[in-house]
Amino acid sequence: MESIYGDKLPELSAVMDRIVSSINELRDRIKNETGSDPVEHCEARIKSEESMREKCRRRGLPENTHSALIEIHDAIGIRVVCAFISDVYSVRDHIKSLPGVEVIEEKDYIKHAKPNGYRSLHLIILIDGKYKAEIQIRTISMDTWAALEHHMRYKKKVGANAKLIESELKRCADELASTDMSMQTIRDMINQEE
Ligand code: 0O2
Repeated sequence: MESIYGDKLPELSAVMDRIVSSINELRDRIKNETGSDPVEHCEARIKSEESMREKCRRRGLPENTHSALIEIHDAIGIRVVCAFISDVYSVRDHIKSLPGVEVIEEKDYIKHAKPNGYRSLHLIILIDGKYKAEIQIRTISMDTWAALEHHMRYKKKVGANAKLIESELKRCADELASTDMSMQTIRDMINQEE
């Protein structure tokens, strides 16, 4: 079977690598200026053939290259995990300023958390007028919660305790968010003293 990405996979990979390199350049620059890395880690992937086909079916889209590259926004997915909330916004501003990058959509689930407690900053970008990428930028705490919630997602929907589980997960998300704010305040105090 032909790839859902047609012959575009090498170009997609090159575009993804370019964005990751520019994030690494930002890290180096900020490390040189301040002595600390704004990014804990960064992961990038091209959505697998199987996941892309499954997403097309879920969205009622034909399984073709147009759906994969145009209708669906995360053929390229990049996740940037930062230590502090302010770093999340520095990375966002950097990505917005990159040549050849146009922000199509910005979803700030940090300022406006999802009802289940999910927090993250999402950018959908168009690169060179051609390729879309979804960039998720969040703190370590937000990332930990998202990973654990994703892990438990398929098991938690049913059962007598479903409502309690949802509200406990939300409580954990809110507590982590509160800790993130305290950590930011502590860092700001340390920076003021330097
Ligand atoms: P996948 O590919 O199965 O991971 P869209 O922008 O159209 O892709 P949506 O839902 O409007 O879809 O966008 P949103 O809310 O920005 O979510 C996009 C991605 O963010 C999700 O991918 C997840 O990876 C992540 N995400 C969003 N909400 C949650 C959440 O409550 N918990 C966790 N753990 N992750 C979340 P998809 O859509 O699931 O697609």
